[in-house]
Amino acid sequence: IKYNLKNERLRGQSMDSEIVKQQKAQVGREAVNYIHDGMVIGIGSGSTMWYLVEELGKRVKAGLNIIGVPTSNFTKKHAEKLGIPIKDIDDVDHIDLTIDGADQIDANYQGIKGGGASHLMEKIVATNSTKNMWIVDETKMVPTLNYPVPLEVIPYGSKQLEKKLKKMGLNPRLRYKDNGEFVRTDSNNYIIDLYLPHINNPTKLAEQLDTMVGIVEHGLFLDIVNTIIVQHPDGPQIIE
Ligand code: ABF
Repeated sequence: IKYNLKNERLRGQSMDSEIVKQQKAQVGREAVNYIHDGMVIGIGSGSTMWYLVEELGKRVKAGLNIIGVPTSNFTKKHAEKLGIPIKDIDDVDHIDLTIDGADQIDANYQGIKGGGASHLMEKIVATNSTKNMWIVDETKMVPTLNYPVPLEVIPYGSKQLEKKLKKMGLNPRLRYKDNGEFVRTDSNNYIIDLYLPHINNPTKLAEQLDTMVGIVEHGLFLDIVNTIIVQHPDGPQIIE
């Protein structure tokens, strides 16, 4: 049966996780074809990117000559384990292309990232890249953003910050691990997520957040991406 995911999602039914997993694997493997000899590649984080790194490891073993700049400790370890040459962002001249996942992308190709608590390093790598590409399963494409917006915040004063955000009506919540401890990012900071029903003006929200003391970086990725590959059942859709 040709699984018509679009209608499925429009009817608000949840996507079959097996199908989403297949789409992540397909788009992850497909995106490796954009990586050519001699490139410096920003390597994103998350479950879709996991498939890309696995495939990239095979290509490097087969002789592909690239340098990877990681967006998280996890990605760094995964890439090094597979023999992908890794350099710190400050040890390369520039980054030609960064490929990364995303949590949600709206009709204006504005994105939310950081569901995996790595958006600070992802945004540092992305904003130092000549080109940015996001690779997603089709559940990520929405008309209006409504995914919880991650904020990387300094632990000192984070409860006061949470109270301020609450007063602004931004419905904040400090992110905890299952064992009740606060989630710590690779930079050892906390995450606060903003639960908003819909974000019609992400630019305005970003401007509000950019001025707040204690917020290191938010997960709104605005006017950053150049190419998006969306995996559908009948193949990848390339949005340039
Ligand atoms: C990463 O991709 C994170 O910013 C984000 O949490 C994650 C989501 O994508 P996936 O569904 O592939 O894990 O870049």
